[in-house]
Amino acid sequence: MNSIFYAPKLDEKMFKELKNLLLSSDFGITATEKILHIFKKHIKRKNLINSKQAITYFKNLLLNMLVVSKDKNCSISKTKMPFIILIIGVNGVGKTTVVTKLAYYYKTLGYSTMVAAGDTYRSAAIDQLTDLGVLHDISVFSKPLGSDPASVVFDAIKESIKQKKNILIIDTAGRLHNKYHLIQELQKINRVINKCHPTAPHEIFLVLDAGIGQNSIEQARVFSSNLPVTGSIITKLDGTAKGGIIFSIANELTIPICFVGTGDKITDFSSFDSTKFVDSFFNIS
Ligand SMILES: Nc1nc2c(ncn2[C@@H]2O[C@H](COP(=O)(O)OP(=O)(O)O)[C@@H](O)[C@H]2O)c(=O)[nH]1
Ligand SMILES: [Mg+2]
Repeated sequence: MNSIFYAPKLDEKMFKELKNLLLSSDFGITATEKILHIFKKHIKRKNLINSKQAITYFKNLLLNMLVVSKDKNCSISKTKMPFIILIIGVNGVGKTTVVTKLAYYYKTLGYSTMVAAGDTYRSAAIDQLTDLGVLHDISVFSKPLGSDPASVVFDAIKESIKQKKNILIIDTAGRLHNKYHLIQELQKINRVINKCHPTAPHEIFLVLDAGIGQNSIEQARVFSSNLPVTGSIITKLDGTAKGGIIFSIANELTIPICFVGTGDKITDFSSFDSTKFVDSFFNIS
């Protein structure tokens, strides 16, 4: 993106290039037009003629779009243990992978962690978590394939309390007969958690796949209008040089971005840092 700002003039040609770049980077039409509108207004007001003068403003404009994520505290509250995190999202976005990565992430921070295999529809999801437990010494709570997910969650909470775990991370299924059933089941799980522990779930993280671009926005709308989603985790950012979806999500929804997944390895995961993200965006684009 830097190269655009090397253009000698802030003229229509430069704006057109910028617009194309934002659109091809998955910012989506709404966020792109909003950004260009604010940017042009600023240039006019300040009478800027040199594009280099505008780059700092442009960076801040992008950063301001991520202010909800910047302000969100994604850390664990020590007064709310076991700190219960519910992971939701559609099939294939990377939920089970996120559960393993989050558990490992918190373990390296010194927390005792348990994960619950709430996706009882797919044996692969249960196996994936069981392998994690063996490899990284993390407790995994599971019941046989086909068990009622709400009962898995109920028993997992009891067990995490009994074992005095700091954190319980709950995996869920993403594919049911239809969206209505999926949402209903997640709402039931949410109620069960809340009955067991009045302040929980302490986080409901919605997992979104960066690779599917604007479809993520629609998914986020459906989930967040039916469940009290507290944050999002954007996966597969390694598979796309397009990170603009992050701005699109930030522009359309008030869900903070808490973590990002950047690959298949358990360590390909980090908390979301909006300043670093905007900087990297300027370096790669
Ligand atoms: N490249 C890449 N692949 C990922 C990432 N997160 C998950 N995956 C892959 O996406 C696929 C689906 O992941 P899974 O966790 O099973 O999704 P779920 O159906 O939502 O539980 C698997 O092949 C994962 O290895 C990521 O950050 N980067
Ligand atoms: Mg899964």
